Amino acid sequence: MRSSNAFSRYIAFPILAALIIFLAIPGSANANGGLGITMNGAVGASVINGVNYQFFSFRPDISIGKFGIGLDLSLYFDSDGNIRKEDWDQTADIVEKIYYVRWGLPGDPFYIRAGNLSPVTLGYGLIMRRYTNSIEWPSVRRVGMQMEVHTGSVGVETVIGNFRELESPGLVAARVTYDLDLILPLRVGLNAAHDGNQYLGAKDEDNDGIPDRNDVFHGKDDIEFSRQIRAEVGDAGAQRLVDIGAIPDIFNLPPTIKDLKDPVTVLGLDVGLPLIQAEIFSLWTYAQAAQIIDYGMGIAAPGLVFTMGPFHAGAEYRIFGKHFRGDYFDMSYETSRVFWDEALDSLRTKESLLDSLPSANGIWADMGMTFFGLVEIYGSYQNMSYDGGESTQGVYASGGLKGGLIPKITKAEAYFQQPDAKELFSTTSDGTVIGYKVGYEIGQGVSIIYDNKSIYHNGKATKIMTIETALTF
Ligand SMILES: [Ca+2]
Ligand SMILES: [Ca+2]
Ligand SMILES: [Ca+2]
Repeated sequence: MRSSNAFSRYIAFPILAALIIFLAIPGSANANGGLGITMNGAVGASVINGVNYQFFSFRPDISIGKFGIGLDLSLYFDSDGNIRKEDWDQTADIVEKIYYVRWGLPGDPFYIRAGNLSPVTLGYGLIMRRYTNSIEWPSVRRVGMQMEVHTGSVGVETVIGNFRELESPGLVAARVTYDLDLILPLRVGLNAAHDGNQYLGAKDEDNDGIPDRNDVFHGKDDIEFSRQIRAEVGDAGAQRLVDIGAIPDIFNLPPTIKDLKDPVTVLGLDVGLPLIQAEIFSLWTYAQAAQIIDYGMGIAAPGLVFTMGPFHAGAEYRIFGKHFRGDYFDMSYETSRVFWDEALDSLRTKESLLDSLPSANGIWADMGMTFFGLVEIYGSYQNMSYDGGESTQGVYASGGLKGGLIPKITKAEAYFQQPDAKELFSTTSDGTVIGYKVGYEIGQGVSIIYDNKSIYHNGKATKIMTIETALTF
């Protein structure tokens, strides 16, 4: 850790500074044609779970033809003026300054995006729906990847949640489609999503591998520090200190995130059939099924998707066996894959909640629309009745407005997710996410942006609030 510390302090920052200047110079010299450059800077304050930070950030965004890159170089300071060092203390932190890098656009023969992922849905969504790796941004930054390749009758999509977790791996997913021309023109899809270790979602502020809630020496490397104590006072001496309660039991340290390793895998299959494929609209019917390994199976059939220009709508009937959850990898997945269970007084995985899920059936429907790239709205609704009579509803809604439509409003976005609630909107059930962002122009190239989000778990909210003055130059 020491060496990477020095690396970031003495080497990485100058490299980044040089990179920005290098990227900025050709832009200012030749800012037309296929080249688009925006330079944004911001100063502001962020409240991340009750802790105040001041920040300065510099956010260049460059696009050249199909290529685009955006960086976010922020310095966060706490109220004592200390830099938030977890942003800069590891070599991997450098990579996290990349907001995104992309080539092409979704639906192109080749599309790739790394960095912050905008909501990703795999196929018809029974396994992964509107997953994002940036739900806690900017307090937690993850650099992931989404890729699409379409060639002839074959299509491939892959998703990586976080490159930092690639070793285990963390969340990875893939979809392969094949267009068959039998009696009917079918599109068959195979889907797989795998989280190699759900415990990677546990917070570990001091990076010693032991989750915060179990950590015995906060801010220190538990394993290294225990070794030091034993070297200093000897094993017998250390044992005496443990016995009298002067130090925690350093001979039986809590398990690390690696020790706790617990994967979850969901596999799926779908078949789609175009009923109408006209110039201005299309109607597809589909059926999809998924199996959570070691748990239950779910089917959605029949399903219908209608698209007409920028409008689309869909609906499906869902039949879930027991121990199955649809849209398992959803918007709040990164915060729900592992959580602290107060009653059990231990960390628990999202997977373990499947144990108590009865079978269920019901409907799911969605609708979305964009107007000239300026307004975007999307909503989905689910109503399931469980074996035993209980019924729950789920909703996802989002809306966005780009600048230029309403005077002075440079942007407006809002989203709401409540995956599974007995009563919609009234309670803040697990996985509920509420967020909004509004930008107001106060002068030429200067706007105030207010960004607020709450992510609910165990009835408690993780709140991330940012207010900034953003400059475009
Ligand atoms: Ca720790
Ligand atoms: Ca520790
Ligand atoms: Ca498992």
